[in-house]
Amino acid sequence: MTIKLLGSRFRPAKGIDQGILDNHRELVDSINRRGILRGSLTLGALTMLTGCELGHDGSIQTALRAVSEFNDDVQAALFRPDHLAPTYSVDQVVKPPHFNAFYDPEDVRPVEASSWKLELSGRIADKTPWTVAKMYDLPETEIIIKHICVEGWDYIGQWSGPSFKLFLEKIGADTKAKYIAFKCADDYTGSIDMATALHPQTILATKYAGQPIADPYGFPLRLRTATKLGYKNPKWITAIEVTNVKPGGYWEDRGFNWFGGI
Ligand SMILES: Nc1nc2c(c(=O)[nH]1)N[C@H]1C(S)=C(S)[C@@H](COP(=O)(O)O)O[C@H]1N2
Ligand SMILES: [Mo]
Repeated sequence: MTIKLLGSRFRPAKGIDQGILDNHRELVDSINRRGILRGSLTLGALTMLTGCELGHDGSIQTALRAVSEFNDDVQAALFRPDHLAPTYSVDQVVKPPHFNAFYDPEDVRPVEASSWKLELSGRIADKTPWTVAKMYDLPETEIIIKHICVEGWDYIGQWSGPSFKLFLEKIGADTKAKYIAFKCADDYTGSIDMATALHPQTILATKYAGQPIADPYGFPLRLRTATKLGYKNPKWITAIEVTNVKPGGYWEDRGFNWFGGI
């Protein structure tokens, strides 16, 4: 069940009839030609990006058209800072979390708590690096949210840790700056816009289902935001920069949409 989009896979999410996509082949092809959708994008992701409930004839067309018109500035302008993404109940939480990275789980290089430091740079008043203990001292916010990866899977996870807004305030970050860039222990990089960083459902997660995040899932610190797709959530974060110069990221540099969210 795949449709070629710019040479990448376009896999319908579970429960979506391939026929619906086939019926809109012309539209999919026209979006393809215009080079707007790069990388693989699922209908689950489209649902998230556009807020349309897909699966009915017609809604797919609306959703694809909406995405085709998107660019980062438009998406940023449409972003509603107080609009909350759906949350779920504790009994829906998947344990352990689903693992994904640009390499296999066997190749994860665990981070040592004792040597880990969070480096801070850019438009930040107090750039003193943070330790794990200091991170765990901050009050926690919990979110039970759906993680959607563009490869075509999703899972509901229960994440807790300091709200990113609280953390940015603590370090004296310039919250009028435009972007936040992340570096990770595995050389993954990522970036988000400031509005997303300040969103109430964006946290620096230290725990999953009430326990410290285990190695394959990003110990000791990962970003979890309810308004972005999986690749916009860096794991094993080691450095945070606040900047007005638009940063890239591992997947963004390979053609994935920079905004990557709702
Ligand atoms: N450091 C790091 N962060 C990363 C990745 C990665 O390869 N390295 N992969 C991203 C992608 S594409 C996804 S879907 C999620 C996977 O998170 P999970 O292991 O909780 O499923 O992590 C994101 N963050
Ligand atoms: Mo992903």
